[in-house]
Amino acid sequence: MIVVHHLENSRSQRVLWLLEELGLPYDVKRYNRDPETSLAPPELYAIHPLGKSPVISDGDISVAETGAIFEYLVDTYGKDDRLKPKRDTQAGRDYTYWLHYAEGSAMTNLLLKLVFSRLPERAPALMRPLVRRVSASAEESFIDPRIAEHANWWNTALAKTGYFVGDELTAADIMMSFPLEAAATRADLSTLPHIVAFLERIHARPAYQTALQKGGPYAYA
Ligand SMILES: N[C@@H](CCC(=O)N[C@@H](CS)C(=O)NCC(=O)O)C(=O)O
Repeated sequence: MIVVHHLENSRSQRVLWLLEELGLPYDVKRYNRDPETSLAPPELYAIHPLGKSPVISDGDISVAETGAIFEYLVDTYGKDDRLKPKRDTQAGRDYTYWLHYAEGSAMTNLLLKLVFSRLPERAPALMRPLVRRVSASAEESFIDPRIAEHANWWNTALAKTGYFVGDELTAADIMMSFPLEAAATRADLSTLPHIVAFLERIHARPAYQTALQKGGPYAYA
């Protein structure tokens, strides 16, 4: 049985959604975030040296890092090329690109945004006004323009079919769902109609909704 080491309210939600789309049975081992710091609990260090989620185990096999987990699950259990295009095609290369881009590039700017936006509240009271100015300047001059640039790229990529690759859902869309959902909470995406439509489309999928019930409340931290 596949076990997902799932941190509440986190990007490991995507693994549950992928498993639902693949129709595979699995168990969820839930971990709660520290209410003060939002960090993962120390128990996750017993699962992997970096103490992050997601990690899955499948019998004796253990896989960490969402993209690697996706490749393992789709390659091992995706019957009839479900959720992935054939490898040696342009669609196959696009699929690999989006699968890796989601964590490798898209999340970097969103993580910077999260860190800088939380800096002022964590600074000592006397330094807070200064830290607030430095954070705002970093966000305005560097982070927000990068997020806008990437969001425009997602919108353009989705314009043709509504999916990142081909004309039906692939695991690359599930990987990309987290940056899009996180960006929607940290930036105004309302002028990018293909992103808005993509989010509505995925939220309506029964597998997405079942995964949400199993994973618990989700606010794209
Ligand atoms: N690129 C990694 C990121 C892993 C990661 O940062 N996971 C977050 C969940 S959103 C985590 O465990 N955060 C808790 C912490 O840093 O203590 C992946 O996609 O697996």
